[in-house]
Amino acid sequence: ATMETTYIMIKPDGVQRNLVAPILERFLAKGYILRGLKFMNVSKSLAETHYSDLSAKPFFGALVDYIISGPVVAIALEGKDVVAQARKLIGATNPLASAPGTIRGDYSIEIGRNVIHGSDSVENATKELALWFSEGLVDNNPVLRSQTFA
Ligand code: DAT
Ligand code: MG
Repeated sequence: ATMETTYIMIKPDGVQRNLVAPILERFLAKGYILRGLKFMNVSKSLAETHYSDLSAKPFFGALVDYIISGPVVAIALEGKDVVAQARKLIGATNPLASAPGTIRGDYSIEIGRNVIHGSDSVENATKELALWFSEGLVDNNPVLRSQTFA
């Protein structure tokens, strides 16, 4: 497995329900390296671009309204195979199908309020990081990292 960076986002319901700290704790305790972190409101055009692959779906309008309903926490995480591994920690899209122990399995019930986003492929992670962190990522302690993972 190669070192990758993924885009994670705590959605507005996760923020409002005070789940920012417990969710971030899971990824950082696992050992992923924080490369970006910001608390922000989302414009409609940013939400529409992020979910552009879903623009033909009947739930697209409701999905965009949900993402712009309150601030989100945008997160960039680096680690070995982190794109796929973070999706495992997050759990299935529909919380009714998410295993207990996953973030969605533990913290949500409704597909339309599933608390968190994670990139689904390395290609989409690259696109999403460019969209949400156009200013670039933070160069986080490469000396410690190489000592830890060499
Ligand atoms: P994921 O977020 O697991 O990558 P996705 O990319 O297929 O899932 O869809 C993006 C979001 O859209 C998802 O987190 C919740 C919402 N969504 C997906 N399918 C839905 C559906 N059938 N009804 C309502 N919302 C849906
Ligand atoms: Mg997706």
